[in-house]
Amino acid sequence: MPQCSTVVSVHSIAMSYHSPFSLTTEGESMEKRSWAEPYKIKMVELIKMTTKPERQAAIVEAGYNTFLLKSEDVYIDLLTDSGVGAMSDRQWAGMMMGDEAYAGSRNFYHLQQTIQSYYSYKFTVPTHQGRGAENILSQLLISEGDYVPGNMYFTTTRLHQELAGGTFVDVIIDEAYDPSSKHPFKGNVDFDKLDRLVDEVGASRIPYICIATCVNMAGGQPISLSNLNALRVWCDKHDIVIVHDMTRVAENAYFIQQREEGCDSKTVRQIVKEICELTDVATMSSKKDAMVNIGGFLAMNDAKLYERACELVVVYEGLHTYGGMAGRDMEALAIGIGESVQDDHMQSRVGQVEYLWRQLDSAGVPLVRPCGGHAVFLDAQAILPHIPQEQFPAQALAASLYLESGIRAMERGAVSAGRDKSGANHLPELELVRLTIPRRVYTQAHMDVTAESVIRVMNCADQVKGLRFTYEPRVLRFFQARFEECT
Ligand code: PM9
Repeated sequence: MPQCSTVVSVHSIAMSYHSPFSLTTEGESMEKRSWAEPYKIKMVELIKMTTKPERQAAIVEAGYNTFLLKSEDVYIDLLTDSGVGAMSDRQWAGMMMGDEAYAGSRNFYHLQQTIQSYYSYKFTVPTHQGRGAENILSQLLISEGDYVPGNMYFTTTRLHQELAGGTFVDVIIDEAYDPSSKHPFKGNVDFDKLDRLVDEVGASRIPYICIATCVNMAGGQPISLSNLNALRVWCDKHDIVIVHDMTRVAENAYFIQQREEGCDSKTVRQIVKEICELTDVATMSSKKDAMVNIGGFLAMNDAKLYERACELVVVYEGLHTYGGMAGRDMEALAIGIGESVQDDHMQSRVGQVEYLWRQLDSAGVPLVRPCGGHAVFLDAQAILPHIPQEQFPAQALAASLYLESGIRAMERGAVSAGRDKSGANHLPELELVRLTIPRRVYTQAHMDVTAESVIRVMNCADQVKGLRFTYEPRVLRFFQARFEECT
């Protein structure tokens, strides 16, 4: 029987907002959900449940890789929060206002002015998505032999740095590698690691440091404002640029509001701007925070860098006033940016993730803690201790969850980490499965079903088998790799 998922068109409900609970790092204060989503549903998309034999056939055909499943074979899709959010009625109305002129679209100027106003960056170069911005930036700033520190790697970001001749160096605090650590800001930078890097290679070999807000691979964990302020001072001292991967900046700002001393009276919008003002350049995948199906941008304050970015964007994306985007998509993005920094939106967004996290935590499922902003991360190594990391426990767990329930999740462990320059497998300390929550799409009932399904899989974890490659792509292998079960 078909079931409904809320791929919603929303009316924002105007209300004076007072948070009914305070989100702690463990969420203990949220005894029940005493809040409701700040929108109502105007349109739905039907989804269907499959049988277990159908799912068995589908996952084998997909080579045990959830990226290779057909979407119509998926019941609840928690693969990613990228490009899968529900746009509002205002965003859809904006789509009708697309100015599809080749050059100088009015939607570009609206977008640029919105980015200046909400994020503070003076110049905007639209790109088709985040990696388009990473490509241009890496080519502009990195030379062969450079080192690029960052608060944990991200797959596409690191690849572009390496393709440009750089070497990524992880400078995140050690707590980020410990799923059980309750540190409220696991995205923070460790200054001892940065100092050591400067001692070893010299500041002149470090063109920039790349700082992600709400660090994806660490479990959606935020960086604090005080850490970022200290980083600004450190970078000024060494004359090093700060590049901000601002893909999930609003979620990070919400955590700062909830967790950082002295920040509870600031709005998410104010904190977002404060974060951006501490940085020099930004790459953005707008498909996350800003709730559009496609789009991204590179933004900066330096007029010279902007000029050079404009020269490159025409090679890889399109003219500098549309990059890789249609006019209508730039309009929906400009509107989405405004919606993404509303306090009531962020409380409902992170509150839904936390609702799922709490259900799993109280059932004893090993999770990354504290709860992250965009997803709940299962500790696959702890759930499947009988599978060595070389047999990809997180990949196997994601495949089993699909088989059991039709729920699609994403591996974030050794498969995603890929190989180093010598060809050896990276074996990351975090071997995780990500249950990623799309924005404004699913209901509380979908979260309940998800929790029940994960608990069922955990209860028969000893039956899950490890996997080995039958096909391994050379780069970003997690997208298209194929596997079979180890016997
Ligand atoms: N993130 C995600 O599902 C989509 C592709 S990778 C599986 O988490 C950060 C922090 C991201 C990100 C994409 C990109 C690239 C850059 N930085 O996918 O190219 O989370 O728009 O952005 C994905 P694009």
